[in-house]
Amino acid sequence: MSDHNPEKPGLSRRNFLGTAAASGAAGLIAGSHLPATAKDKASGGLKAHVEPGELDEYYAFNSGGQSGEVRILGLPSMRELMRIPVFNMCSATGWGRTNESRRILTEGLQPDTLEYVKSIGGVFPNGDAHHPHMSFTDATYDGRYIFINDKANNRVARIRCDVMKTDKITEIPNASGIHGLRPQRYPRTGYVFANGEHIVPLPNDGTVLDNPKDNYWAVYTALDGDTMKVAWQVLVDGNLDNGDADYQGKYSFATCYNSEKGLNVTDMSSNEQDWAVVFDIKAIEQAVKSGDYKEMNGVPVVDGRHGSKYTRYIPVPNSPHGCNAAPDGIHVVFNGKLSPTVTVIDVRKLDDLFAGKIKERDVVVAEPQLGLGPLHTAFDGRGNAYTTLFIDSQMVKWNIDKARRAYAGENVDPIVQKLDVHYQPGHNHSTMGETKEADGKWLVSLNKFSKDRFLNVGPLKPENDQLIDISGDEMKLVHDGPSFAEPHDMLLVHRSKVRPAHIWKRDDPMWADVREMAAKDGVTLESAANVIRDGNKVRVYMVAVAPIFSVPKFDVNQGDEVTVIVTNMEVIEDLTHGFTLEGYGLAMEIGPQATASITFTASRPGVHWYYCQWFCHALHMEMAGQMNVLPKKA
Ligand code: K7E
Ligand code: CUA
Repeated sequence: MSDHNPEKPGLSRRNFLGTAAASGAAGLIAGSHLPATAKDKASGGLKAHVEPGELDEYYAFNSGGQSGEVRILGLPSMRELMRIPVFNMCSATGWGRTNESRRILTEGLQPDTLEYVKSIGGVFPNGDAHHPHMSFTDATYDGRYIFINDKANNRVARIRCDVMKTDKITEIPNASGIHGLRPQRYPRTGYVFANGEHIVPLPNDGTVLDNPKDNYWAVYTALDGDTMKVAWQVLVDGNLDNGDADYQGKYSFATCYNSEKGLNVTDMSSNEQDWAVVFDIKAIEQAVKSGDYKEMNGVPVVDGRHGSKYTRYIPVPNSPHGCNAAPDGIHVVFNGKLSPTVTVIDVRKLDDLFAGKIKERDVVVAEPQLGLGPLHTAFDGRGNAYTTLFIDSQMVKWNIDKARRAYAGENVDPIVQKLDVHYQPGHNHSTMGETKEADGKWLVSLNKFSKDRFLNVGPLKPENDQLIDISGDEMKLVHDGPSFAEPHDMLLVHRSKVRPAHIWKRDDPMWADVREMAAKDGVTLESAANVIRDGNKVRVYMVAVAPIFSVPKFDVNQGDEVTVIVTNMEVIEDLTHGFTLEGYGLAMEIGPQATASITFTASRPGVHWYYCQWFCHALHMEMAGQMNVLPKKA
């Protein structure tokens, strides 16, 4: 890949003219009369290196795939800044173990699922997070929330961007394998659209296990992003893979690769053509209002199968995957996967399609052949699209207008450039590229394989997220970024859109339950040093201020149910404390001005030290205390 090494022009210049003449002679060698800055601009040449102490221009929010979390990176440095536990359990922060996180992980579950998770420790320990997307206002990011799907356990989570913590998780009923996820762009989010990928019997209670064609269904979900409650669902033919929404707030889209309703790979990929479903949002809302639905598990389910007035099925070759609306507000791209093509529709034709004035394929305005395995497409806001080619291991840059003209019969080649990536890219994402403020500066190729690109770390290899400068006429590969399983997708948000808090606010709803409990116990969280006994329940309230816990020691009886509530009263940024209870498998993070709590049974007698596991002070090691568990009398 030396062709795309940003160092190479400089090196060859030196080889040619010697080091001394290098910078002054650059214009001569290129045969260019443009001033150096303009030339740099025309050929790309953004600076990817971020000096120590400098801040990145963009936040990147990466999905964590089967690790179940979300990661925050800085771009262009590609430095990992933080991890946000979502569907996973986290040793450092206690996510999945604290009372606050367990409330969030369970309160949105369906009753039968809640019953099930009780048998496996109270929460799902895993998730498969693919598609992080930020809430929109007026078709651009508004910095409120990030939403992400869990394909493994059919959930959608919401992350608060003020504190960068998950605050709501909703299990989607009547659906299996929540995969494609997109928030409504306009006028605001609004809805979060979520696709059920796998077809399942409806109802999926064991009563109809045979005949998938008649009994198995996929369901499309609109979640209310403000309440995180399901607003409505639509029953569709085939299945649902990826999705997107338009820029007008009228239509949303989903690709289907299993129009066959097959249950195995041969059957699922047998049709030459599958389709993309278009949903008429206003018509569906009207159907819900007027009662044209069936209620299933407490949710209105509208019938959107073939012949329905709420949907249209646009034939697309062959097992399409990604679904991407362009920042021009006009074009939506369905990526062919098994077909070397992408199918482009013009959303301005959809009113006529729904009115019956034109046919499904009449909304298709381009179908360029790009290469093998097109999976996802990103945009630069200058009329170009960038599609990942999984099988060819390439990024292809193509021009939407030229693709339209070629489709109309003109003899033009829409392909601008193909760039090798390493290797087998899935998603890609460009800076602000799914908003009306797409700025066409950076593109990241999220490659599924790294093979030989990094030091060998054994049979399990990292993925490779490659940074590409797209600011000029040519794509330039500038950085290889190894990543652990498995960022499917990332969001690239300009830093001006996100304004996280530096410390928590004391009235945060995260610990509202604890505040209520403390009030009943007559305890003030902010100055607490209390051990409250209530039958065999013990509540230990303490404050953490470096290097001291306000309760240095407490006694309980073996078998007591103990709740430890810690409030961090630091007012200084970055002064996080922790509470780790030795020998009990318990740890939690308490950020500055936060309260966190954890409940357990004191089943092991003896002295058990608790200590702060977040380095906070020169006497951090001494920030500790003892829980004495008095043994049961025989
Ligand atoms: Cu292509 Cu789940 Cu977005 Cu992965 S999906 S790549
Ligand atoms: Cu508090 Cu370390």
